[in-house]
Amino acid sequence: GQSTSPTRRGALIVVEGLDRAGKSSQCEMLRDSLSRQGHVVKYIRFPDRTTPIGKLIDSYLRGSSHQDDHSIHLLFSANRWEIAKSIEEDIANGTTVIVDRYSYSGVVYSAAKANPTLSLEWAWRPEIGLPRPDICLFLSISPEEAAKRGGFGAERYENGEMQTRVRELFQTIFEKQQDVSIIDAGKSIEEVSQEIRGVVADCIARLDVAGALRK
Ligand code: T5A
Ligand code: NA
Repeated sequence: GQSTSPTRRGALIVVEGLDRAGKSSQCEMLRDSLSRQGHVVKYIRFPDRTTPIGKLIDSYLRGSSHQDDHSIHLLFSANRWEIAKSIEEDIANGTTVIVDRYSYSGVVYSAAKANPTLSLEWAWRPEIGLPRPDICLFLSISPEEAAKRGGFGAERYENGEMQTRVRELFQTIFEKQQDVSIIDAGKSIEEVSQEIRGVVADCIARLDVAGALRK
């Protein structure tokens, strides 16, 4: 279709949300749906645990290593920067990139630690200049609905206290942020997927109207 014409750039679609909101499930369904429509699509997720920086993050999340709050924050950010250029190239070449967690998770989880020298403002700084999403889908789920999807795992941050602060901070930043669609992720997988497909179709249509050309 028209959207895959080489003169059109791809869209950068970010999916954010609380733990067990269904981000990865929805990203996969969106990728398949866009592919069926003829788009060239890539699905990536952060943290990317496969790179050397990603391995440090993985070990930290599993509790196998300790990191200063600021250090791990900068590693999460560096993990995005090391892939930033390839995201930009993909988009410029007409590939639509779906990203599972991005800068928003980055700032929210770090700021939720309530470290006095790690404010939201501090946390945003290293994110400035990363490829800017065309749309962010925030999958919102109540603690009650999330609890129905099984207990917390063993990873760092998977505890009630941290999750409560994360939920509050996501709310705080998304109230002020434009280009964010808040999706009720407590519905069935198919209902959520349908809503996401609609929002993404609108976003891609807007890009086409704007004549978003290859950079
Ligand atoms: N982090 C991350 C930072 O601190 N800084 C950063 O910069 C970044 C990028 C790892 C941790 O790192 C932190 C945040 C995290 O604490 P992760 O690897 O993305 O991040 O976390 P995951 O554990 O993979 O992801 P989640 O637990 O948040 O799960 P998802 O992807 O939201 O949910 P999903 O799709 O895996 O589904 C969970 C379960 O629910 C079911 C699924 O089948 C599955 O069993 N489900 C539904 N059930 C009913 N109705 C629906 N609508 C459902 N949708 C899914
Ligand atoms: Na996930």
